Amino acid sequence: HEDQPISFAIITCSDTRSMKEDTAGAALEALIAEKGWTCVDHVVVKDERADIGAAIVHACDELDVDIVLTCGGSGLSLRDVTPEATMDVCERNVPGIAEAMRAHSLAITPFAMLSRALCMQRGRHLVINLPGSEKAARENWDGIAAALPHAAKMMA
Ligand code: MTE
Ligand code: CU1
Repeated sequence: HEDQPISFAIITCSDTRSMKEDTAGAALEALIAEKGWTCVDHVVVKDERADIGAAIVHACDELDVDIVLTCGGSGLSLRDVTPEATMDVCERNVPGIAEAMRAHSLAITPFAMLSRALCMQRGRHLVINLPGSEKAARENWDGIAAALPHAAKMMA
């Protein structure tokens, strides 16, 4: 049975957003709580590859969360480096999760194809790149949330 609690950390990647302005991160916190899961940390970091990588490493290795959600920085702007930061610190690609996000999202907007989001494992932790707008973050979450308990169970 799959009702074990899952722990999350949210890392919003944005040059311009403060914690208070991070409605996408706040929405993700609420969606996690709605499922009965826990969010143990929520931070905002600049769109800097090294900073994002360090925040992912901290969430995995120090906080020991099951799943790290990044939010933003996965588009085509040259400042968007979240997928690269994810690649820097993770070993294994889990392409199906990113495929599911884009398949679900393409039914809503053609802009979904502009997402470079990755989903990768760092050891027994899963890192998922979500888009940065609140609407887009919610829609992408809707496309993958159902599979997360089984993912966490397999990594345990
Ligand atoms: N997915 C959904 N479901 N809804 C959206 O509105 N926006 C897209 C895409 N995915 C969107 C979406 C857009 S416009 C971009 S640029 C990419 O996500 C990357 O977003 P990011 O740069 O905020 O990470
Ligand atoms: Cu966009």
